[in-house]
Amino acid sequence: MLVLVSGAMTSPLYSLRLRASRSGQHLCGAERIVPIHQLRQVSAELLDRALAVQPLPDEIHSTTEELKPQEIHLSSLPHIRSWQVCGAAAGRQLACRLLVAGGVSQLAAKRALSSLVDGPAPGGKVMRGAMIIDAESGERLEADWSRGVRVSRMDFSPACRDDLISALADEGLSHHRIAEALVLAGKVLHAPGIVAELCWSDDPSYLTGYVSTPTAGYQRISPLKEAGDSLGGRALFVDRRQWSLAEFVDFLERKPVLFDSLASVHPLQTWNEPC
Ligand code: PML
Repeated sequence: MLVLVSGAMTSPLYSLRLRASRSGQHLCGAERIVPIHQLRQVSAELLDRALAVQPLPDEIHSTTEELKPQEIHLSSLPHIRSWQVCGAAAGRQLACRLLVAGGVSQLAAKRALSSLVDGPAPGGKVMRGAMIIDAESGERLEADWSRGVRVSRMDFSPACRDDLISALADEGLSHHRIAEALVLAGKVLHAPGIVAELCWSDDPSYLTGYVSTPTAGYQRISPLKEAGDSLGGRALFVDRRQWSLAEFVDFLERKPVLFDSLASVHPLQTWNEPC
């Protein structure tokens, strides 16, 4: 459930977003929502991250924007489960089952999986944002198949971030990608008309992906792709009867959401279907 921040919030909050690229190719992006007294330190942390990528960026764009307190929504994070499977094919089979259990048609799930496997942008490339997919027909709905929808303006409250890091560490999970993917998936689950999300990274060495749905939460699956594969991305499945595309995109790109409490983090489970 989303709750609006009360007027009692003491310090103004800012959305801080940074994107780095080289020769027009996106290299890295990061963002936070922070009070004014943390702006300098967090800007420096994001800049350090952009300067640590290879090749070095030739353009770095940073945006800092005050958020109106009455527009910030508070919410709690989804439940987190982790599944170990015997290989990428089994991972994709499990992803398909979880999507169907969440209300996506088999046709739409399979179409989305194929698009992510083949590269969802024109020319078999990676997109800058996410695909939007009709959960029934599997039709792609985003206006621009290279850009897609860019989910933005979400973060944890400081206490929630600390609680999450410690709860993940208790389950042996420490990679920074988990918290970053979780906060994004958490926001997606509140979008009007959302049915499910499917994601895996385009980092050739990061093989875990996830399926998330409003009822089952964030379900990590490892592996969802083969080592060395540099394709990946996100598919957002929607029920078109409940929303307008403009509302859906506006919520994901512009409405600030701050996660202030944690749900459960379950121990690793093994999925035993034969490969
Ligand atoms: C996780 O391990 O829970 C994160 C999976 C998705 C990572 C997506 C990305 O970093 O691009």
